[in-house]
Amino acid sequence: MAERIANASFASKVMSASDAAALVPNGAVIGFSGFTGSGYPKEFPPALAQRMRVARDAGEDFRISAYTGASTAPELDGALAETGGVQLRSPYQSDPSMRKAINAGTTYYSDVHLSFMAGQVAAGFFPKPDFAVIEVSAITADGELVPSSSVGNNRTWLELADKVILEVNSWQSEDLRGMHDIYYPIGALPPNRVPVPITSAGDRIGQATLKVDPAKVVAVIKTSDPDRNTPFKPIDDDSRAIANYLLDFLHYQVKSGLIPKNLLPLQSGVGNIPNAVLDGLLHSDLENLSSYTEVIQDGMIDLIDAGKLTVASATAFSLSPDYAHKMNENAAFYRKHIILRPQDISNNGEVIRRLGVISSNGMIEADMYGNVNSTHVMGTRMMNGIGGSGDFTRSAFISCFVSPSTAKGGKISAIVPMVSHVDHTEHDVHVIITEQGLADLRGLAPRQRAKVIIEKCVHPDYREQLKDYYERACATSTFQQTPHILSEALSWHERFNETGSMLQA
Ligand code: 0RQ
Repeated sequence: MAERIANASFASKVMSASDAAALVPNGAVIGFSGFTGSGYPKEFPPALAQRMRVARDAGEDFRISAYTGASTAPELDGALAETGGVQLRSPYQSDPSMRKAINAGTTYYSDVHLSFMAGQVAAGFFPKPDFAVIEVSAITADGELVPSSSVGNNRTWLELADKVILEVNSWQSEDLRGMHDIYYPIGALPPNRVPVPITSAGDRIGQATLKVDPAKVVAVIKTSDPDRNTPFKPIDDDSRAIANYLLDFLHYQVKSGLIPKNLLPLQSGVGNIPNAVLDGLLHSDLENLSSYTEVIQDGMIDLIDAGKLTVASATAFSLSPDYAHKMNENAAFYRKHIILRPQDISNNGEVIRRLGVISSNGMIEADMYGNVNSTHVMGTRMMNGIGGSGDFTRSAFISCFVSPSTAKGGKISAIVPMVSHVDHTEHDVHVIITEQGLADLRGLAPRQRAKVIIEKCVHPDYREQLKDYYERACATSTFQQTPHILSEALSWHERFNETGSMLQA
């Protein structure tokens, strides 16, 4: 794959992953590429994990801090977490071993909105990365980098790190070249910021390649390993029901003249429900759709193939193996419809607000007033992280949250008196949808919201229980803006911890 490294100076730095890992000292802060299982370095992290393991087995301390774009894969988050040597992890993860290390308290996890991470590291809120370890699909003759299947925070890590290690991955399609839009310069600090000049989801405002100072490149590793892609589960009844409520709601917004016939740019999280929504769009009469979102999923590829989705802006792919294969075969076609941007641009609040994005994200739980917990199970156990949900929710024209009304076989209600952790406040949450129904909370005050949420979203097994709590809170609370019985507000969570179910006996 000589042609993938078209620059002689970079080619002269090719070495093995373990030789590259040997360059990293104890205490290093590393900015990795990688976003939702795509575009992460595949060979270097396991080699580094091996180095850490050997050092730690010999009684030496060897810890590193790891920044990424978002979640990665077992080869990165899993391998590093299993050494027990990750000091700090940020911003988003979803790996079982990393989650375990975070919840055991051996790894600090700073859970930052994805669009903010690069700027906060540049500003010095976090330690600056010593190393950037970045997967690319090619290095051009003039030493620029063709990104691979995610952009994430790569341009910022490349700019801020003292040393750079590149993985050139020949599994990635060469035709990805031209799909990316890398906006330079990297975000200036206040008071020198300027508007991000995107006024339509399909605008290109940057260049196709990433820049790197060749003097900083200390190693180049050749790989041909595939991204970690997980197949989607077949769409289940609850997801289908939730998707139908959302699509009916969108049709009604069109009919009432609030939004155009081709909707507004859509953002959707990943998973079974968003997949069902995309499938619903595919089978609807809607056309000329656009998407300003975080990741490109299978359903968007189907919509592009059907000619219904004109353009999709994101920062990464999150494709099943079949669709990743399709992308690799047809990237020259898809790059006419897909733009991959740095995550501070794909998730940029200023742009999201200007475009009027309609957002839709999953949640762990919501409370009867519309506060949403996306991250913590029973208030203390980290699940994944806030990801881009806050970037989109706060700035969306219409923000939606979707979830089955219960979890763990009905033992947990997704609608509770008070959320055990707040990621999205009642001020930001416009619509909540479960398989039971849709609560349109726009313009409502807390007590009005509670009535709609209890009526539309709560599972019948929990409806009377929540209604009873709400009525007693209204009857006994001195202040009536947001009535609660504080001694009871988290009793459903306590009951689950004690008995294994939130249901009252
Ligand atoms: O547990 O994995 O043990 O089966 O959480 O739940 O219902 O499969 O839903 O995959 O959409 O995940 C909030 C975690 C939902 C996700 C969250 C348990 C449930 C199951 C997964 P198991 P589901 P999802 C931009 C947006 C934050 C990031 C984000 C998330 C597991 O959506 O990480 O929004 N969001 N990014 O059993 C205890 C509850 C529970 C619960 C669910 N109330 N209590 N466990 N679970 N509800 C992203 C992009 O644009 C890419």
